Amino acid sequence: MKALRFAALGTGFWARFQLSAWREVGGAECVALYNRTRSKAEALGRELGIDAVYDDAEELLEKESLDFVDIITDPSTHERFVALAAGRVRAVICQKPLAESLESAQRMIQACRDAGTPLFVHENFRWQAPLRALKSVVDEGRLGSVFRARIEMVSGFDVFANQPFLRTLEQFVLTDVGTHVLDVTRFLFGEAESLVCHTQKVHADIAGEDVATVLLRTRAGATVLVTLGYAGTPLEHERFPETFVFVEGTRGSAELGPDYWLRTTTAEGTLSRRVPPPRYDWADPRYDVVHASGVPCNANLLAAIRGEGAAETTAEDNYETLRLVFAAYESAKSGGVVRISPSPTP
Ligand code: 89V
Repeated sequence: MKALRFAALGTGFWARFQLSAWREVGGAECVALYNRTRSKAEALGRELGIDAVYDDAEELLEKESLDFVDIITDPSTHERFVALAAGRVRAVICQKPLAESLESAQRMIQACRDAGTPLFVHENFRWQAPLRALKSVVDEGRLGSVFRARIEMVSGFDVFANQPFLRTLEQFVLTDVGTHVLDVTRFLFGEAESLVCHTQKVHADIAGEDVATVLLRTRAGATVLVTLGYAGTPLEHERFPETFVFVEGTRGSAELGPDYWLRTTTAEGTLSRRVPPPRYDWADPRYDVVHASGVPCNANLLAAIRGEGAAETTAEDNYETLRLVFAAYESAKSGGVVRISPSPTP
């Protein structure tokens, strides 16, 4: 089958891994790169053997014949690039977080809908091998009905070293890793009906919050506690960027713990197995589980673009995750519980 042609907009830290993940999937070829700093696009182009590089995204879209674009720039530019690409390609993929506000996300969704261009979000955390395995345990019903869970993504790892712009975000941990983890919450336990959130800033030299604690009630009646932290605090068991989950059901419990150990406990006893992510030689070992999850994420989006399957992370679906992120900020500000009404899909 002929490979689809795409361009990557943005050649920063994540682009190299995302493009390597595309190569791993096959069936899609990156034929052009854009970056506002041309030399950065040229450097990645040399490394990956991509000759067509641009510092003007409009020019790229005019000159190149593309099936889709993959937007891997920082969130403040997403709306502009989505609007630019809508109607000019068969599909648009945008990095998470899709937008800096719900209104901006709505405009992006509407622009793509008006243009007849599907908009997908590159939301990869839910594609992590250990989280998929945990999802199977929850869905198989061995735990009975889930009444409580906690999900933890707390690390002292210096995320600012590779992504310095994170220091400047007025809304940091909830929009960055919080988007991922709240998406995982929906993926595992369904939609929320209310939440309450506390945020804190521990680093003195960053703009936004680096600690957030979100307590959700799902529509199915479960209580889910989400703890997020990039405070830089040294931890005995530092496992960046692993997500830990503990689930309690009426017939059993499950725990996804350090080093990808998944333990399922029922009346029969505890079954322990390790579900490590695949190791790719192009992945940065410090980010293994995250980088590896880009492969099934891209494969799922590619199948949707080809009309061979449904994408999990459409923009409409991801809008529900963004509603949780912004409801969490609203709660942190007001100190109150925020109700999440059933989806008023934009
Ligand atoms: O995937 C991400 O959102 C990254 C990190 C894992 C460091 O939070 O920014």
